[in-house]
Amino acid sequence: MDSTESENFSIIVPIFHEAKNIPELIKRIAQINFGSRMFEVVLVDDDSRDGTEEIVHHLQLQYPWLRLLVRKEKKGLSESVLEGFQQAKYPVWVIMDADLSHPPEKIPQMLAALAESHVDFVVGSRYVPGGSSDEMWPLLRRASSRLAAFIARILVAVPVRDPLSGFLALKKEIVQTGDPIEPVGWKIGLEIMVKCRCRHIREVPIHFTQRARGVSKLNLRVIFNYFRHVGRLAVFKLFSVSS
Ligand SMILES: Nc1nc2c(ncn2[C@@H]2O[C@H](COP(=O)(O)OP(=O)(O)O)[C@@H](O)[C@H]2O)c(=O)[nH]1
Ligand SMILES: [Mg+2]
Repeated sequence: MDSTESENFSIIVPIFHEAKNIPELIKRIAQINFGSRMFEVVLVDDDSRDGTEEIVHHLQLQYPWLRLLVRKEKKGLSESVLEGFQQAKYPVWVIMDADLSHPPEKIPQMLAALAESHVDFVVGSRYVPGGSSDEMWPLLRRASSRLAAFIARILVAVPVRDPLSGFLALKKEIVQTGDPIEPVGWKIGLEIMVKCRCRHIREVPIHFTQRARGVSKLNLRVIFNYFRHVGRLAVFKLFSVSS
């Protein structure tokens, strides 16, 4: 692989009932200048049946780099990202949500950070200087997000301010050389940082926008699984310190 091929990237977007957000997301991505890098967008849908397929087929006439994977048996957000990993055709992966909470215009900066020597993982971060969240985000959600991030930093000891971000950039090789990825919840980024023993993690400030259309799929089960996940990762870390 030559140096330009190694910079090509796949943007993996897990989606569930996001038909209303997809056109704007894709149009915003299409307007970004990625230089000579080739890219694709891989939408991984858990069979939403909300018109997503028709909308994507229409957009594909204009954007040949847009792909849609529809999984007939819904298995969840992280599993959809793992499916995206399997199907991605480029060696650099960006993961982001579809609801426009994550600004795609930050992708070039995230890729530039990932290209710096030694950097093995990049997080689009709300909690570093320059980062922010919409004021509209309900206070309770903001406070619980901060608390969940704090718990992860203490228990799992990942050296990042926003360990729960779902806006990520990484190289395929880091996943291939790490321990198996087996997230029990939504936090695939946390799982990768721990299991792949990422040491040089960079955070790029982002403004996190409250979703304008559709509804969040966060529920009590997701929160419960989050605590199970953090517990498992804390145990993994404990036993892998000496390895
Ligand atoms: N494929 C798939 N995507 C999901 C699932 N649950 C959530 N998503 C997507 O994951 C992203 C984050 O979910 P969201 O509901 O916005 O969660 P929040 O940002 O924590 O409120 C969005 O792009 C969702 O469409 C799921 O079960 N399967
Ligand atoms: Mg969201």
